[in-house]
Amino acid sequence: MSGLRKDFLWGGATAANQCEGGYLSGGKGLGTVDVIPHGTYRKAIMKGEMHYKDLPEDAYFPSHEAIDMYGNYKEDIALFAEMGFKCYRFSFAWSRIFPTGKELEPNEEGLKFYEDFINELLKYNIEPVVTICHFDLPLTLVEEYGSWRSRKVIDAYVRYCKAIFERFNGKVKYWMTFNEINMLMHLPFMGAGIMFEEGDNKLQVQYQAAHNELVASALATKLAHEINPENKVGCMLAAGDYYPYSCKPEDVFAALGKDRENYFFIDVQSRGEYPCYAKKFLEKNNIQLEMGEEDEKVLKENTVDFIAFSYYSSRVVSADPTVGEPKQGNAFAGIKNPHLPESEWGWQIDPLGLRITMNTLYDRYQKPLFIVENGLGAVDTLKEDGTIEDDYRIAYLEAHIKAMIEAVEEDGVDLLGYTPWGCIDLVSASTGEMKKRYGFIYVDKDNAGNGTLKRYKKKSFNWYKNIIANNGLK
Ligand code: BGP
Repeated sequence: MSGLRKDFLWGGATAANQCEGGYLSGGKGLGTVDVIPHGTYRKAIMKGEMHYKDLPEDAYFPSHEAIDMYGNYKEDIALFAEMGFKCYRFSFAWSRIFPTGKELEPNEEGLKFYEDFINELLKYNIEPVVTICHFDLPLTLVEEYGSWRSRKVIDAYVRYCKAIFERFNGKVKYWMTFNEINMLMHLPFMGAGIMFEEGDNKLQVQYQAAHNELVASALATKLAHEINPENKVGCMLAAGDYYPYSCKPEDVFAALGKDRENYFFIDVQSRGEYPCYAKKFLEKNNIQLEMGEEDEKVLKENTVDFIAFSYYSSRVVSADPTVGEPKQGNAFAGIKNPHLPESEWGWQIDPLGLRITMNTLYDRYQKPLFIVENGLGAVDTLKEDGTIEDDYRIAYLEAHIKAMIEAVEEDGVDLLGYTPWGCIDLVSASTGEMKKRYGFIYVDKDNAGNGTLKRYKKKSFNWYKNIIANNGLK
């Protein structure tokens, strides 16, 4: 038995656009992710540097069918229950509930879908943990308002939150306002529906969008608490501390600066105000934020209850741009850490980095943490006999769980739960591929969209089941 809480929330995590499919079913409108293609143009679209209207006609959009959890959720939830999940983190597709985002009343069919979904989880005593917006907003809000550039999207978001908080009152307690809110700075269209126009001062656009999201997040937190004081609302950060490339003070200072680019978001969400370094940064870069009269008060009075984060790897930075080998891989540019191995997609593997990040976050905020994403994207082989031997995934997760438990037992970090990413194989966010798999459950589908969608248990399925049963490593 580990020193984790008795009610520790072991589970798994997914997001609507990466697994649901049914992209126009039940009255759903188009979401931003529905126009992000697989293949050549994906990066440019995700960065907001190319318009999706300029895509070739034969572009393939993986979110349209994904793994059809929309049609298969009962089977999938039964498998999660078989593993012993205590919770399941998933997101609502905003455009399923408000197809254009502009409606004053929600789409009943969309709400009903999630109600049935949540009831199915509750049937197995699985606690639903909901991300309100996971890289996905109604496309109409982009086309008509320029997405989070506009304060009108704050109103649309609050309307959406009111509808879901009221409908799922008493059934859903854990909410996260935005998935990886800092992704806005790296992949602005994927993260927040931001498309750049000619002449845009990019930083100005991004920080205004960030401000609007932060206000929306605080208003949602306020509403959630008013509707039910038992509600717990979290922020969600793509985390992973920056290491200085060397012990040169310049490198250490550069790492501090890079960390602040990310922590800025949750500093505001957790402490309720812009940190001094952010105010100076805005000033220096001549960024003028359009603020509402009440914004500062709203931010101050409505801070989050817990800090959720994803952790895949640490990052490295040097003050000298000519030093080190550039790192391939995820959205967070950086240089290669020569001391770490890496995945097939170039994501470096650093379990101790998880413990370090947990300590940084807990020292900084003293609020409970929730690890809502962690995992290894890898190529799996389905054998003739229907088995998948994913020992590499078990090794990755085991090392990270060990580090996580050490942070709790030896450092005293307060941790609510752990939901490894992509507990069932799904579409990769960065590449749009199916072959980059994270799951305990294999889904028969390939990058081009072919496959039976049949589900198979991997070796890691029973391994994780045991971890949950033991409340940690034996
Ligand atoms: C995070 C996202 C997820 C997820 C994960 C893995 O950034 O919140 O949506 O996809 O990364 O990334 P990828 O799918 O690119 O391997």
